[in-house]
Amino acid sequence: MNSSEKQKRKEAFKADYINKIEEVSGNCLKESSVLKQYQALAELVMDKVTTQWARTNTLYNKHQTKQVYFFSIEFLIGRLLKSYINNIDMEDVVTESLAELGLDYAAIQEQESDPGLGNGGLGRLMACYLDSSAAMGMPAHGNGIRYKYGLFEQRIINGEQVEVADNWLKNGYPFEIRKPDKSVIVKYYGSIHSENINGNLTFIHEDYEPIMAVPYDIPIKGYHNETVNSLRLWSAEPIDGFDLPTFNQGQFLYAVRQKSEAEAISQILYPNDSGFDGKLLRLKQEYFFVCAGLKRIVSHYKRNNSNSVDGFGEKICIHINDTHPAMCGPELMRILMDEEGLSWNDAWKMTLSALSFTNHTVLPEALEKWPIDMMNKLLPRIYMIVEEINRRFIEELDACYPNNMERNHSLSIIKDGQVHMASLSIVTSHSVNGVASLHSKILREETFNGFYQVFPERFHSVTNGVSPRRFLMHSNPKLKNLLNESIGTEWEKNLFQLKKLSNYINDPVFYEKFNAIKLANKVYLADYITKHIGISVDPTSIFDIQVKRIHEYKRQLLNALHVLYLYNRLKENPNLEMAPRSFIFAGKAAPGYYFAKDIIKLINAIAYMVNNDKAVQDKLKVVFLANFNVSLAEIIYPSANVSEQISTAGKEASGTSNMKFMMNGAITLGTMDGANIEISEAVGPTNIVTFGLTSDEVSHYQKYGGYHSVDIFEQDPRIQEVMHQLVDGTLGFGLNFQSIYDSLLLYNDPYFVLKDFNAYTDAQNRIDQLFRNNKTWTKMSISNIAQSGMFSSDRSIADYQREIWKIK
Ligand code: TH1
Repeated sequence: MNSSEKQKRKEAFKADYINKIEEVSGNCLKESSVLKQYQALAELVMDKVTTQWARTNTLYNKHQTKQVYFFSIEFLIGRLLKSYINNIDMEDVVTESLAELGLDYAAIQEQESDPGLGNGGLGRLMACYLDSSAAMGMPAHGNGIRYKYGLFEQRIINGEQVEVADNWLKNGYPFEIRKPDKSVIVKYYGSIHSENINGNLTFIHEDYEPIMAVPYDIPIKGYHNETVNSLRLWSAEPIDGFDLPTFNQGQFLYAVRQKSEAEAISQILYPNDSGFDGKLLRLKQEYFFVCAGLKRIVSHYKRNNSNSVDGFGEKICIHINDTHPAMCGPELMRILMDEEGLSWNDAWKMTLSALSFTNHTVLPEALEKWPIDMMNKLLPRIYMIVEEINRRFIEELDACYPNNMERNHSLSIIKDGQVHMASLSIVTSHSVNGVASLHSKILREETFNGFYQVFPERFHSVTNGVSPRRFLMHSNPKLKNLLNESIGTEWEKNLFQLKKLSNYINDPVFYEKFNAIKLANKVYLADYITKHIGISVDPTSIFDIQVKRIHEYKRQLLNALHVLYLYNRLKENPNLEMAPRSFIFAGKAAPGYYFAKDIIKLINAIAYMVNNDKAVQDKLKVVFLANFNVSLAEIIYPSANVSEQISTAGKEASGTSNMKFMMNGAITLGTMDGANIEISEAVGPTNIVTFGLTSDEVSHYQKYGGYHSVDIFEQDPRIQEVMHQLVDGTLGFGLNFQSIYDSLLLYNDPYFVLKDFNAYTDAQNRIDQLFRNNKTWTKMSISNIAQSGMFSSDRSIADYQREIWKIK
């Protein structure tokens, strides 16, 4: 765009914007509130996006392109305004026009609520995959739940987590379109009876409780292209006819109860990350978006295909994101048989060909198992079909492997009074994949080994990726500009092009520019920290950051114990030679996960002690930032020097913050776990610091024993010292972390924190030494960015497209 063209576009934008403000606020620009300025901008942007949306849909229908649908119980999309503006290539026009109008673009963006419709990596991955699909012009859409309340807002009060409801819809949401004409009825409870109609056995669902599923669509705009895909989120409502005021007294109360029971289904996101708690309402949620989504997909397909489901399995991919949507298998069977009149065999072929499944965790506590009674009562027809799927599966197994009764039983979808959702997902899908190469290997060799022996051809691996638009280009614009002026703009469309940075790997001029940007980003975060928690951190100190959900296996505890140890060393020797360090933490704990909440409390207690000790304040700061979410993440990654990825090996399926940090030039300090292994392979051993047990060692100890945390405790005075400090009042009057102490000693340290402590302190020492050589560190940092191409979600989507969905 040349400058006169840009000038024209700016003038046009300003005129439209001023009109829009008047329209939405009834005020002129000068008198308008920032909220109205935001709403007007959002509407203006939405107008542009929706025009292209309609065109994309027309094209898809016309060409009958193969469509992918991600079924996921979480979509953690983050704020959208800036992302739309950048993707429609209006970044400069909007930024400059708003400045010329005397408006504060940053403040306007702050008005947007951050939809917290996910807990962490799982939901954010879906958002990155939608972003990448659209960027690549690939027809892929999301299907999920429009929770009225997203993940709780976290506040830290007196050093502890306090949860506040997340009313993200309170000012309305400008990027969704409600489509009541596309509503669907979802049926719960009741009974099934069969009838012989014209010689066909037909199943009829009676006395069910109907719930209305109403879709809200959010456009997913591709980067600098014409594609606009859809994220469809379903909201639960009482069915039409429950018109409250028309009921008389008795019916009124009944109707009110009906209404709130219906609405309960999409009221709130379960705040457990990687955990299963078996609540009936969760099972209702799972069926809710599966049933509504599939019904719409089938009817849309028929509309484009002369009212027939022929070819459905070849033209439609239903991708099951972990086991929460596992009922896609039986529900699609139900629709194809009971509603479309297909035979079992035809419906089965279609279902298997349409479905694919990604597993995201091997933690046993996350594997979903629903009690038979619960499923049978709530979803009688679905349960019938699950039984029949299982009966046929076991029959086939017995035929193929007749002398293997025990193994065949272990693969049963239904056993010990429960329905095993992972088994159901594997049996009903043509593809099963893990999310990093180690994780996929564990699935094949351990978790799903029995299934791997029966269906080896179904198993795949696709390493996760993250959106370089959101986590580099939008969140680190200074780095983006430096990259553009150094290696050109091709990397924006193909992240592998970042390899060209190797030309600058020894260039002192580039180093200087690069370091200036890192410093500016650190100053920005430092200001945020001062503003929000009143602590000043030195922007030249090492920003050593661990941000993710709080979970024992992620081992924030290991990090915290090391901070305490380092503090002890500094107290002993105030002249200890070390680069000043700022340890920064953020992350939410599930409200019912008391141990995780104790870890938050511990970090805050250590922070309070350290930050108030004048003797160490030039060298050490500890910060816990409240309410980690996508928006805060976007400020944090660009400022990091060290990326803490220290999970117990074998437990973190992939991790994705490791990739976001890497793209912004942070050095990974990590265990050989999840995608850390692939990061290590990509950058080579000199550009990463790894430590600790391997996953084989961990699994050996878990299987055969041989680890006694007490032995480590007795041999290591540094550990004795920090352990005593947990319980002796050092961390504050009346503060006692007995639960943590007991887990580490009495319960034999199930996540190998003490076992890895020594290796971790050594690794931390290495970080210190490397950082103190600025040239070495800068080189490492640039090498990490240069090798981050394979961690773009564009690469992941290309892998899925080629290996799993088979789209040309
Ligand atoms: C996470 C995994 O823990 C993480 O390693 C991975 O990078 C991410 O998924 C994306 O693949 C998971 N989150 C959840 C959340 C729930 C249940 C299971 C998992 S696994 C609710």
